[in-house]
Amino acid sequence: MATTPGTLITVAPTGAELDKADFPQLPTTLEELVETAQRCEAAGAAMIHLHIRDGEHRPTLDHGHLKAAVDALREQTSLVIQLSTGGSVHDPLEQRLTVLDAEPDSCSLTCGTTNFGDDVFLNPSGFMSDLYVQAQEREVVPEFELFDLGHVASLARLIDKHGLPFGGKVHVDFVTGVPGGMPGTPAALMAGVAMLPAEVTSWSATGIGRTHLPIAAAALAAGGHLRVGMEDNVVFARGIPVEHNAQLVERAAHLAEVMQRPAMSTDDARTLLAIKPRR
Ligand code: KMH
Ligand code: ZN
Repeated sequence: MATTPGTLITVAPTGAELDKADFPQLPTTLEELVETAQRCEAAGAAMIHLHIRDGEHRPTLDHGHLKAAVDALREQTSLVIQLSTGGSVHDPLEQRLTVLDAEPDSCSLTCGTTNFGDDVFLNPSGFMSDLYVQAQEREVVPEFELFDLGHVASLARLIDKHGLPFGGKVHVDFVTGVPGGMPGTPAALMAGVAMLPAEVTSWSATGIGRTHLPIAAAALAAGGHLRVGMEDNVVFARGIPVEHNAQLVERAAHLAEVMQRPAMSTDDARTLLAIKPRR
């Protein structure tokens, strides 16, 4: 895997799990998402991982909502736009495939079923293959989400079966610290990195909750990229809630700077991930 001088910072601002009533600062409306994206881009983010909410702030995979968000962010930021195909644990598999209709630059593709707290996040192999092939056909670059070490092996099987994704790059993101998945520890992360298939060209990591910061530091030290955001962590420091996603991006960019791998530009992120020009 080639080493990159800069750090790709992805912001995951919303997710599908948090309730707006409990976290009024969670960006859920289109206006809030655009404002968040702009501030996060200015703070050093180059990609946004998006979950969309409806008028009641509930997670939705409705095409109109997704397309409106993709269009608005494409017009008002230069971020790489990644739509979640994971949705919420309640979304049907068929509907999760329709996310590609909104023509994002990138889509998430989780490499296996995982326990997700008290729920199950379903990703059977037929679904993963369908999504993989449809993303190839639509020229959307997948980001492979790895919640567990078994997901690394499943990724290798997907590549063997279907060839390389659109663009020829393979970018993965370790989502650590989900109750039911791999723990958010540097040791678990390094075990996953050691197992990555040779086709992988870049990797990033995030840690849920209190694992957010140690995983970011471990990823930076090991040559990885970073994902931060309220989808993964709403506590900035002990007793201090995150008030805006940009705080997490600013801290990640500062860490990356100190490690002499400063936040990369959106253009460099497009090159790193081999994103199709759509603007
Ligand atoms: N909301 C989780 C069940 C993804 O975005 O692809 C799944 C998730 C992964 O967040
Ligand atoms: Zn997500």
